[in-house]
Formats: sequence, C-alpha cells, structure tokens
Amino acid sequence: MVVLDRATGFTALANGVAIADGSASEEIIALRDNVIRVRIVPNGTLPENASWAVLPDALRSHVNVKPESSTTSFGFRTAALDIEIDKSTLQLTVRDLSGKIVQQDALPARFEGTSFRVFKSMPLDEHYFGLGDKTGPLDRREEAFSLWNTDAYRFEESTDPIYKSIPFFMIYQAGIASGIFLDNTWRTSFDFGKEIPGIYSFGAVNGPLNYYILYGPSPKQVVETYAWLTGRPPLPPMWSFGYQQSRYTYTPQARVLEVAQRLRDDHIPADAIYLDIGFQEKNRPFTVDTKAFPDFSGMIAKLKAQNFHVVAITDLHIAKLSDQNYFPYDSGMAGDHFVKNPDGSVYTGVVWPGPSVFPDFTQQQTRAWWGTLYGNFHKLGIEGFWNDMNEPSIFKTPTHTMPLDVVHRIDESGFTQRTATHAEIHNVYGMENSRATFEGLRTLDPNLRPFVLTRATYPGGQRYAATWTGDNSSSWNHLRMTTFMLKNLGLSGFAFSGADVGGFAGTPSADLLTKWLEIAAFQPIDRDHTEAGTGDQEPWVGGPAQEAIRRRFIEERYRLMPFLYTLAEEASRTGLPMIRPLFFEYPNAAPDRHPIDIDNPASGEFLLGHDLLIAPSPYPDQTDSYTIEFPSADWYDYWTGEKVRNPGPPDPGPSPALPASAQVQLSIPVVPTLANLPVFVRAGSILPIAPLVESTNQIPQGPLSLRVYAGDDCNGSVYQDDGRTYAYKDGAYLRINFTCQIASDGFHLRAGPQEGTYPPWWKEIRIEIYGWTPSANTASLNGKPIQSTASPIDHGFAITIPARSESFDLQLR
Ligand code: MIG
Repeated sequence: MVVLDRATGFTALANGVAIADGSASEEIIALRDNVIRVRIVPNGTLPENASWAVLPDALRSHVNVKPESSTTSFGFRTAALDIEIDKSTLQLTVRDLSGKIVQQDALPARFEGTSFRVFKSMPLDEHYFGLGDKTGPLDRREEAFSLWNTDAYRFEESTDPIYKSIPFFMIYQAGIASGIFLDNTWRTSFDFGKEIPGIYSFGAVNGPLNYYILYGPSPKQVVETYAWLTGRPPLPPMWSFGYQQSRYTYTPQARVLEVAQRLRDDHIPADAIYLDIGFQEKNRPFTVDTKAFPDFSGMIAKLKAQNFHVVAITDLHIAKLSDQNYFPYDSGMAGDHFVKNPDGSVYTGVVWPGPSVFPDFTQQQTRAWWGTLYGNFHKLGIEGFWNDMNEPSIFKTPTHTMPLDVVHRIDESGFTQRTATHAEIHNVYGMENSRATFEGLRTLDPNLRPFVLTRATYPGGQRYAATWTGDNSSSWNHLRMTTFMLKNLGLSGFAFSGADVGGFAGTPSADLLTKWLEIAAFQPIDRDHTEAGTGDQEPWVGGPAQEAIRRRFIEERYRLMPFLYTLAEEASRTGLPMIRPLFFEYPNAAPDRHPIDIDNPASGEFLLGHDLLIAPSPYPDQTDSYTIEFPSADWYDYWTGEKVRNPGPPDPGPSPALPASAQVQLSIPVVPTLANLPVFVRAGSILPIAPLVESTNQIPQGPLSLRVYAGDDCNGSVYQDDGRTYAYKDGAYLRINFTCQIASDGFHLRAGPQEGTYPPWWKEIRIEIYGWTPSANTASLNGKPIQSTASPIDHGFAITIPARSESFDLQLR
C-alpha cells in the first residue's frame, strides 16, 4: 500500500502546483477560478490527458494563480478559492476567500494495487446530493454507492449499482455548495460516512486518480459549472415534453393504431407513441416484424397524420446472423466494428435476438457506421429513438455484462489510439452508444433536433440523450422514490429525465396510476410505460372517473407547455435542471441554511423551475394529513390563484410536527385526496400559459395567458421557436421577458422587446393578476389610456390586450 503523506518536492506552476512524494507525483491546477483539478499518480508521471466527459475546451482551460507558502504548507489562491497543501501530511484544504473550509482531506490518499481512495472530512451539518439517479434518500449522507452500469430489472430502494454511473456529487453546508467530479470510467465507489464516521471517501478499482473540485457558492453555480465542464443538454424537440404513451410492446400494428385512436377519441392530449422490441423481426435491431406490422410505413404515416411522433427502440446488440442478409451484422463485420475477445475473435453474447455481437462505440468510425443504420427508419418518419440495454446487459452470464477483458479499440480525438479492456470502458459504453445515435441522426438530417432516450450513461451523456430511471415497479413506494431520483439526476447534469409512469414491473391500482399521472404531469419527461404481460396502463384504464382526473392533469401539462418549454430552453443554455430540490432555489429557507428538503426525509415536494412548487404527500397512498413546508413566505395556490395563508403554529394533530430546526416562514396542513395535487406558485411569478391543444403539433387558438402573481422580484419569460429544427440558432426564436411592479400609481406589467424573429402564435395577451385589486378600474398602455379594463376573475382580475413585438408598459389602477 502506498500512502501519499510527505512532500519531497514542490514546484509552483502558473496555474497551480506540482508536488513530488518519492516516486509519486501530484498536480493541482486551476481550470477556472472555481474549478480545481487534482491528479495523483503513485508511481511515475501523469497519464494521458483525455476524457470522455470533460469538454475539450474545458480540459485545456487554465487561469493564473497566486502562489502561497508558509513553513508548514504551500498552495495557491485564485479569485475564488484558497488551496493549501500541508507539507508534512499532503492534506489538501480548500477554503473560500473568507477562510471558510469548503473541502478538506481527512486522511492521505491511499493506493493499493491498482486501486486508490481519497478521504475528506465530513462536518455534521454537511449534505450530499447527485450521483445521478441512485436510489435511497435524497441526501446521500450515511449512504454508500458503487458505480457500475447495471441492468437492474425491478430495482428496489436498496438496489445498487443501477443503470448509470455519474461520479459527480454536490456538497452542501449551511448555504455553501461545492462539488466533486471523479472522472474515472472504471468501477468507482462513494461512501458518505457509512464506513468511517466523519469521513466521506471515493475511489476506483483502477485508472487515474483524477478529480475536479467545483465551487459555487450557490448550488446553481455548482450545476452551471458542472455543465461548463461536461456540457449542457441540447434542446430536444417540443413534442418530447408532451404526454408519451408506451408499453412493452404495442403489437400488432392494429393495436398501436387503436391506442393512438383512443387517445384522440378520449381527448387525452398526447404526442408520442413507442414501439418496443416486439415490433422487430425476432428482436433483431433495425428490422420490422412484417407479419405483425404488415404496413409499417403506412402505420407511421397514419400516426403522423394524427399528430403522433413515433419513438422506436434500437438496442445495440446486433444479431449474429451471417449470410442472412442482415445488414447491421454484415456491414458491421465488413467494417470491423464489433468488440473482440483477447484472442482477436469477435465477442459474442446472448441477448434478446439470441447470439449477438456488440459495436465498439469507442471508435469514431464505428459510431459513424452505427448512425447510418437509422437511415431507413428516419426516411419513414420515425422521429425518436430509444437506446436500451446499453449497460450493456447480457443474458446467461453471472455478471450480466461482458467479460472484463473484452477488447475495445479506442479511436477518438484527444485519446492515444490504443486498446482498452471492457473494465475501463464499461461505464462509458452506454453513453457512447447514445452519442452514436444522436450524432448519426444529426448527420441524417442536420436541421432536425433528435430525441434520443438512453438507459445507461456517464457524465457528458446529457449532451446526447434524455434518460429514464429504468425498470421501476408499480408501487406507491416507487412513485415516492421517483421524485428523489429525478431531483438528483437534475443536480447531476440531466435536465431531461423521467420514470416509467405507472411503474414498469407489475400493474398499478387505478388510484396509483392516477396519482402517478398527476405528479408526472409536472416532471420533465412524462412517459407511461409498462412491462410485457402486465395489465393495461393507459389513462382510461380503471373507468371514466379515474380517466377524467388523469385527463385533467395531462391537459394542465399542455396548458403549461410554454412554461415547460421555456424551462427546457433555459436548461439547454445553462445546464440548470427543470425539476429542482427546494434548497437549490432557496438555500436560505431556514435560519441555519440547512436544505429544507430533508426536514421530512420522505418529503415529496419539488420545484419545477424557479416558480412552481409541487407538494404531493410524502406517502402518497396515505390519507393522513401532512404538512407542506414552503421555502419562502409568499405563495399562491396554482389551481385557485388564492394567496396561501399561514395558519399559525401547526396543530400537533395526526401528522408529526416539524422539527424545531425547520422554522420555515410558511407551512400549511393538507388533507390529501385522490383528485387533487397541491401545486403552488411563488409570489412574484409570471407564468406563460397556452390554450389547450391535443398535440404540440397543433397551434394553440387564442391568447397567450400571463398569470401574474403579485410579489417581490416579479418576473417571468416566454420562449418559443418552431419546436423541431435548429433555426432558433439562427435567430428564429422568440423570447419576451416580463416584470411586474405594484407602485403608488398602480400595477405595472412591463414587457421587454420581443427577441428573435420567430412569430408568436398569439394575437392577444390575456393578463391575469392575482394578489392585487384595482381601485379606479382604468388601464393605460405606454402611458396612453385604453378602452379595455380589468374584469374580475376568481381571486384576481384579467385584461386582454393585443400582442405587440415592441416593449410595453401596461398600467392598471
Ligand atoms: O430486458 O425492451 O428498461 O423499458 O420495455 C428488458 C423491453 C428490455 C428493458 C427496458 C424496458 C423495456 C424492455 N427492456
């Protein structure tokens, strides 16, 4: 065992420090003022500077630092951080410029064989988030995880590892946030005080000790910085935010059309319908079972005419079928695209099609070849593609994946051309599969935004695909877990995510499906999906009363589409998630600045963007009343427009009283019912709302509504574009920023000038104002009196004015 604990040499660099410890070397450099990279090798020199995750520009960035040393330490200072290394222990301490410790080594880094481990102190009031959609509580404190992409069919709350490996976590203490990204593709592990109390640690079985320290201080800045390092998710087509209907498998063709028709007949808004593996000939990727789908292209055309977008599964395992005119196999063999055994033969594993071979997605030429396989489906008009099983999942082996010694042949810019074992590549294999799909679709039609859904991924995977949480179950507990998983995925760079609505394994009760559809209506991807052999799970199952509730929530999602899409565009620009924990927006919600999401560890509350608070019961099957904690003082009921009033100290009734530490400014007791989901809007929000449509293909008829909730910091915006192409990058988009103010001369809604050239679908804007009452009932626009006046609506007033592309100031008295 090698323990690095004594400096024998030290060199100040323009951007950091280099340290020697016998034959070991360590480099700590600043990429930006708030991004520090740490690399240590126990023997010899630093390895190749390449990454599957970090963007090339970020990898090459550097800032100059100010060297600092004392008799006991050396280090440097950036414009945001102070880095100190103890000369006798090599312990690293990261402080902010006020001297507050952000991170501190608790023990020297340890090397044993090929593995390493890093240890950091774990203050009592520090909390940890991220690591993708790992199961368990929202806060990772006192939990331990292994990262190894795994097909975790029917995973449970304690299952680990699962599908994705995202070795990035956020560290949050009393309002101050930082992050650690361990960029190591081998099997890694993270322990937050479970093994050694008071110490959190991370390590890998092999590969480089190479991690990045990201500093906020706000949680938002940490996520934005992580997106700077590993990339932002591209804006998906608008239809992917519509309601998506799936099952394993809608077949035959008539059944697909029947489900689509029923959605339209029942007026349940919907945008996507999925084709799972059963649509293929004997489960062979890129084929169609023409017996079950006698007119496949006619079916796609018909669905398109009904404003559905088809998403087809295309698993990565290619059936091993020589001389059978199976193009993916023949062309893949001809191009030498499949991974090999150490003896040079092509590796074969059994999956859905039987014996199969596996593309080597670490080769750019293999990814390009993979992309061409989509040509036919693309020509038929299939718009979305689903990359499943890409951990990769392999049957009939004890490890459920490839042998660790299978050989990949890395051919990728930034990397030395070399072979790598599957042990090194496993955790990035699924991401490179989704990348090949995304880039292939971009090549087939450079102007169309692809929608790719992947199951396995790694940091950087957000650049290529949205993701879902895999094979969950139809249980109330899984509905509850979904919120934690999606919140943590969002903090881990994946803004576009969803869970199988209604649950994959098993059949949900009618009430469970209803509640799930209610909550999912406010989550980024809203896809109902279930396993083969389970009961039907479409919105009408369980009778008209249940269907009516479900329809109402799906309709609400469509009314909110301008808001959702505006958030999606923000995510693509900034990396910020759509679904957010409360502390993310409100780090100061409690006086001690702890994350209030964990006051009730089962809390189901989440934010959609900055302004919407969704507050299902922590145990959504129970009828007991529960307490909703608000992260700030002023909120409105989304459904009624009524201001939320503090009922005073919570009655100590059936639900346990909140801990005294909570001390939030506003909390209310709620009695849950099946048909209702508490949703609130921050005072000071301006929400863009559209008239109802049944597909995002339809142009909404009527005015754009702006729901204005009077309060401080009053603002909102609306973003629009054609929803499907890249024309927005050339200016064909529309953005309007709004603010509101209540002053002595009345209420003002101010709109900035319309940015971009995309024409709005609305001719009028209807402004609904909550929390303000006119006294004179006069209105003026840009200082000139106008005819229309505000008329009363429930808990507010509304006025409609013509749309205009110039900025305006609407004043009501
Ligand atoms: O071994 O394609 O997670 O969503 O329906 C199961 C069939 C393979 C697993 C996916 C699930 C999908 C199913 N797949």
